[in-house]
Amino acid sequence: MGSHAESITDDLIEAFDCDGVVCLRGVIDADWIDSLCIGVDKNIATPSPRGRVWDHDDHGRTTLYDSQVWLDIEEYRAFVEGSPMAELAGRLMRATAVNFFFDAIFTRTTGAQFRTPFHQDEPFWSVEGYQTCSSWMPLVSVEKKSALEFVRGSHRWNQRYAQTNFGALTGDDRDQVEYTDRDDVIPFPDIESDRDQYDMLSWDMEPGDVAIFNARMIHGGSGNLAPDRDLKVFNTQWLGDDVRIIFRDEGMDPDHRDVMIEHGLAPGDRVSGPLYPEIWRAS
Ligand SMILES: O=C(O)CCC(=O)C(=O)O
Repeated sequence: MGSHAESITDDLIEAFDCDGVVCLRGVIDADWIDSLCIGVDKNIATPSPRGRVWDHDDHGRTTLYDSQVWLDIEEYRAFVEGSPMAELAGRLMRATAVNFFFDAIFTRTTGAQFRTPFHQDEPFWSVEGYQTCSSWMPLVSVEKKSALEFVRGSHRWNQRYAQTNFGALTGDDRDQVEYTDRDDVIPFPDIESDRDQYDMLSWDMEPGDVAIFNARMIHGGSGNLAPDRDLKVFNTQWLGDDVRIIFRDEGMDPDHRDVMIEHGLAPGDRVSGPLYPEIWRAS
C-alpha cells in the first residue's frame, strides 16, 4: 500500500477540523469499487443478522442497512485491510494510529424516496472521542439532491440531543429500546422544516469520491432518488487516539457491547484486538 499523504493537504485537514466533513475526489480506485459492488450484491442477497429494512414503500422500493459484515465478505475485508481509507482517515484526524471500527451499507432500490432522519453517529456508538470518522462512499453516481447532507460545524456544537429511535423506524422486535426522558439532552433540531437556518453541505458524487465526516456531525437525507437511479453506499468507520469504549443505556446501533465484552474489552479501554484491528500508524 503506497502513501496517500499527498491527497490530504493541510487545507483539507483544517476543513475537516472546522467543518466536520470533507469530500475527497477520486481517491478510491475503480478496482476497489468494482470489488465492493460484488461484495454489496452478496450482502444484499444474504443480509447479516444485523441487516434491517429501514423502509419499504407502496411501490416496493426498499432502503436496506447492514453493518459489521467485513469478516464474512471477502471484498469488504480486503478493502478494510488494504485500501487507502485508513490512511486518509488517520491523516484527516491527525491521529498517530487508526483502528477500524465497523463497516455499513446503505442501499436504496431504483427511485427510492426514503430519507434518513438527521442524527449524529457518536451517540449510537459504543465509543466516544473526537478522533472518529465515518466515510460515506457511493459505489454509483449520486446527485447532490440524493446525497448525504451535513450541517457544517455541528460536530463542535457541544450540545447533547435526543436522537432518532431507529428501532421505531424498522419496527423490528429486536431493535426495540426503551428511550427514557433524560435531563442531559434537548430535543433534536428539526432540520428538515427549517433548512434555511442551517449551513448544509452535500455534493454530486462519483464512484471513487468519499465524504469523510466526524461522528459528532449532524447528517441525514440521501434518498429522494430520480426514477431511474438506485444508490449503493459502502461506509467504513475509523477511530483515532482519544477514542475510548463507553456502553450507553439506550439505542446503541450497532450494539457492540456483547462482542466487546467477549473480546475482553471494557469501558475506558482503547478499542483494539482482532475485531477492531489497527490498520494504519503514522511513521
Ligand atoms: O446513506 C444514508 O442514508 C445514511 C448514512 C448515514 O447515516 C451514515 O453514514 O452514518
